[in-house]
Amino acid sequence: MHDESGAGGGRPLVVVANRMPVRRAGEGDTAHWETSPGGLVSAIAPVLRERRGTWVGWNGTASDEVGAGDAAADAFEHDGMRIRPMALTRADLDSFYYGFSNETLWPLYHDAIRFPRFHRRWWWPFRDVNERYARAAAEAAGDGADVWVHDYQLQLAPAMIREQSPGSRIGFFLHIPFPPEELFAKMPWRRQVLEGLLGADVIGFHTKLSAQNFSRAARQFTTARGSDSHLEYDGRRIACKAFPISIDTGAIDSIAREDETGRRAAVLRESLGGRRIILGVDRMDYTKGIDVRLRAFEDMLETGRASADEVVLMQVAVPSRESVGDYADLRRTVEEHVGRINGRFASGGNAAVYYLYRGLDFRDLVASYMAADVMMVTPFRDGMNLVAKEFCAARADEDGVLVLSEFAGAALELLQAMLVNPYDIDGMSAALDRALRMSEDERRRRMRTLRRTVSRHDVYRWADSFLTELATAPGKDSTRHEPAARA
Ligand code: GDG
Repeated sequence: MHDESGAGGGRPLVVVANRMPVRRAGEGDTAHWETSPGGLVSAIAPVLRERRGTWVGWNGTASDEVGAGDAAADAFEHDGMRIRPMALTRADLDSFYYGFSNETLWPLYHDAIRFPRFHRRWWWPFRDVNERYARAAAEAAGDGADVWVHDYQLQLAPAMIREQSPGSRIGFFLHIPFPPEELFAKMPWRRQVLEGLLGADVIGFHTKLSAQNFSRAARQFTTARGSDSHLEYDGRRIACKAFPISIDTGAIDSIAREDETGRRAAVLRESLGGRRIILGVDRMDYTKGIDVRLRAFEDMLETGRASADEVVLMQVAVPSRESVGDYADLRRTVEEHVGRINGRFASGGNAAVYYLYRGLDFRDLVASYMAADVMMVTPFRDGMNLVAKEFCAARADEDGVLVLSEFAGAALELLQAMLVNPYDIDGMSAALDRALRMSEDERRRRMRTLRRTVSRHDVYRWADSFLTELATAPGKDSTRHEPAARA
């Protein structure tokens, strides 16, 4: 578990992320804050408590007041954490969040599988909102703190925080891939984004490839010099490194071992007619490859290698960014496809695809991981993909086959999964076929190793290694005492 002694040496910690780690629950008199679920919050919350830290993040509701962003609500304490809410107006959200973050950066950073839109009218509000987060972070940092900024929405914040709080050490972690230089180069504001990130002392990515992509773009478009893992910029030495994120493996393993979860898994299997279950769980996002997964399954049905009497594909699609056109289009395409498959292949009251367009409660999610024979995780591009890791953590029975896209960051660690190329439908349906036929012996052998991997590298270890790196970052003037670029 987390060792708080090494990372930070007692300096305050400030975490800056798009959202705060709590959400509103209940109504009227019973309204209250509750800690948001998820591994990231579970891993960071204990460190924040220990280090008198503050978490700066959006409060989750669109405020209609123009300019409300700065008159942010007061900071408050929740569950031992200090929270500094950021208020964003509807206009801020439309341009900063839906626009620049999710219609420019998200597609560009995911192989441009949808056309990234470059609009000046989104860029300026993006800058402005980053500036407001940075101001709030600098205030929270006081004379100097370790400040940890998260994700693509806040890439300009590190340099802005450095300017306002020069005594702070600044870390940045990108949760999505950093694209190759030839894609990144298309962005009109490429230099500004790189200079924003270069405000950090430690820049973390899921993979070495992303770190290398970033470092090369920085050397190409800014005055930074150095190697794939270290840069010199503005008299500072900056580390660019892979810190592959993980999950709260122990917590998921415990939930999986509880009777209630086992009972729900049995009920699910029963309600799907005792058929073999292929499972997909994703945000409804065009990067996740839900459409190609349906095609691979359809191919198996068409060629008679599977029948709806014996196999069902259960697809959980969690609603996401519904106001963005590409997401609404994807939902329509997926739902039409599910309809076509069920129209053609349903048999004796059994639908071939059991489709849910909603999130499940976490215990039900773990129960569905446990009920599945095969888990299909087939993104075209994914920073890491936690679903693949959670599936392994939930399989205390050491059974179940993971079919995993080679383009998910997780594929670099989950080597005993069946790796597939999501652009190759034949290859995917062949892998699915093989997964359904795999012997119990082979399934167990693979799953045991997968489980070892996710229990050794959990999210606590991830947070600890990032914060330890940040705590030992050389910072300002470090390049004067070092030989120039080290390869
Ligand atoms: C981004 C990057 C990177 C899913 N369905 C339900 C549910 N979930 C939870 C899972 C998991 C999380 O959502 C999804 O995480 P992923 O990693 O799979 O994907 P993104 O949302 O795209 O995350 C990704 C990640 O950041 C972390 O750095 O791995 O590459 O794109 O934790 O449990 N939770 C509940 N019900 C559901 O139906 N309760």
